[in-house]
This record gives sequence, C-alpha cells and structure tokens, in this order.
Amino acid sequence: MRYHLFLVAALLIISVSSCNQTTSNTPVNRDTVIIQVKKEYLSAPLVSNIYTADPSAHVFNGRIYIYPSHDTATGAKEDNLGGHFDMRDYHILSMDSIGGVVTDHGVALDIKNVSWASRQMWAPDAAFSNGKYYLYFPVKNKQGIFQIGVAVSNRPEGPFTAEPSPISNSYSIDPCIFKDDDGKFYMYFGGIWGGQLQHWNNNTYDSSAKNRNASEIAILPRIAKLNPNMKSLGEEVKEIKIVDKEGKLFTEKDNDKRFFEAAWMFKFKGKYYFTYSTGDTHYLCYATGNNPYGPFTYQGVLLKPVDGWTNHHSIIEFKKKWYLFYHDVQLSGKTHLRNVKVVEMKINEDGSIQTLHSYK
Ligand code: FUB
Repeated sequence: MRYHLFLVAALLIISVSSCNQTTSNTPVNRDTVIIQVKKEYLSAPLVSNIYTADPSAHVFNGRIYIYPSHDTATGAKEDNLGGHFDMRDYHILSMDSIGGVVTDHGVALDIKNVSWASRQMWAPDAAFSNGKYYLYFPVKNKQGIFQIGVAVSNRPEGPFTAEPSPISNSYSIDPCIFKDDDGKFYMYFGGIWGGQLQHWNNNTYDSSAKNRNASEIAILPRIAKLNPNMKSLGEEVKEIKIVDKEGKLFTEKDNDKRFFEAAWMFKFKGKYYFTYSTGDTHYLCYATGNNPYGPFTYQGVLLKPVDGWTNHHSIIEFKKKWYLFYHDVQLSGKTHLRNVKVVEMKINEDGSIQTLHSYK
C-alpha cells in the first residue's frame, strides 16, 4: 500500500532536565522530534510505466478504454498558462474490469503525424460511430492557438489517423463527446487561462481579451452538436449556462463553483449531469439540467482537491456501478507528471452524488 508523506513535520521541542537550569550558563539541551503524518491515497495509479492524466473512459465491446493525456517532461518552462504540459502523443489504456490488468496499447497518435499541430497535446476524448472510433484532441496550431482535431481508427486502441485540418470552428481545449439516447453526438469543450477560452467571444478569437475580473460573469463552457460524419460541427458553437439554485450565473469570484476546464457529460435517470473542474480551486463539481444544452444548476462537489494542481475526470457506468476516473501526482510529486486512477462513485436515489475525498 502506498502512503504519502503529507505533513512533513511538526517540531516538538522537548525540554530535558537541563532546560530548567536556565539560570546557569549551561546551554539548553534540546531534542528535535519529527512527527510524520501519513495520508493514504483514495486509490492507486492505474499504470506506472508512463505518466498519464485527464482520463476519458468509455466502455467499448464490454471492455473499459481510457483515453488519457500522456504527460512527459520535455523541459518546457512552467508558467501560469500550463506551458510545462508539453505532451507529444497519446497512449490508450484498457482493462476488462475495474481492478483488472491494465494494458498500455502504445502510441496511438503522435504529434508528428498531425500536420497542422505545433505543441501541447492536451486532454482527449473518444467516440464510436459508423463502425469507426474517433479520437478528439486539443493541440496548439502553428499560430499557438488551441483547436480540436479528430483522428479515426478501426480499433478503439488505435492507431489513429488524424484528419488534415482541425475541426472547423473548434477552439480551446478539453473536448468531451457525449452520445444522447437519440443517437445524436455533442461536443462539450473549453478551458480558461492556458486553455485560451477567455480569448473567444461570440466564437471569434481576440488575442487581447483578458481573464475576467472578480465581479464579472464567469466565462462559460461551450457545446456544439456533431454532424453524423463525426468530423465536423453540425451547428454554431453555443455557450452553456451553469447557474446557482436561484438561477443566477456565477461570477469570476465564485471560483469554487464556476467552470474552469475538464467538461464531462453523463446521463442518470433522464437527467443531464454536466461535470467540470473549477481549476484554481481544484474541485470537480456537477450541475444538472433537462437537456444537453442546459442551463445546468450547480449541485455540489464530486471530488475534493487532489495531490497536484489540476483535477480532471470522466464518469462511466460499468456493470451497474458508477466510476470516477481522475488523476493526481502520486508517482512524481510534479504538477505536470500525473497518473490516472479510478474509484467507485455513489449516486443517491434522489440523484445527488456523494462527495469523494482524494485521501482516505
Ligand atoms: O493536461 C493538460 C490540461 O491540464 C488539460 O487539458 C486540463 O484539463 C488539465 O488537466
């Protein structure tokens, strides 16, 4: 079992007999005792041969496939815009059961085979339709602007062949592909700060646009239906409203509830659950609505902050249980070298979700 050294020390100064002799010239004799408080992680990394993050899990042909980012240390400088998340390819993981052996299927898509890309292959997702598997991935184009690409394979684990251009009118990061019960696919996406969503107003890029001020309405995630060919958007990109119980949009200062990145959608008993990360406050949250476009009403926290800065997840139902895939930095202790994990998630009868803590 792995333990994390969470609090390194509390210093106890123990007075020994000589302490009482402060009136003499004898130096005070002090012993220092280090108390190590260990915290146990909620779950273990799924693989340790490579660093992985942003796990998007799906069940294809009765097997669990995980589409993660492949974290790697390229030496890129750390900055507030995530320049150190400098990933260059994707590996798909799979397993036949929760707790079963995890297979790393090797390189599924390499940045050198994406003609329009420059750097930073961030959180991907996947979908199955028309007998093919589609990998959706955000990466910076040659101008340094994030767009979302799509790559196709006959197999869930790839290798995937990228389309020659990004998805037209796509932007920012963290695509989540959701298939509704009527067979229509939707792409949720967006992420602020390094994800550049603050630069996109009315679907137009403004290089001078800044992050919002505390009192301004927080930037909203985006959605667009996919065309049946799965390679293009079937409508104009729209904003998604996340509101409080009074129906009010969050402002930027509500940064423990407002959207930051990592959208994921699932459906439970006819309700749509829009889930996401609050980024700089490190929560995974959920909000519910009655249709894929929202509005979604904030309901609460799915997962408290993990070890590491980012918090990013996916949720699947497998053999009548719900699972939350997430990541932390247990293996490396470094923000940009993460490891994916999974834990069971409990949905109550009334549709509320039991908050998970990242340590036991
Ligand atoms: O992995 C790079 C970025 O970090 C992802 O796109 C974000 O969601 C965050 O996890």
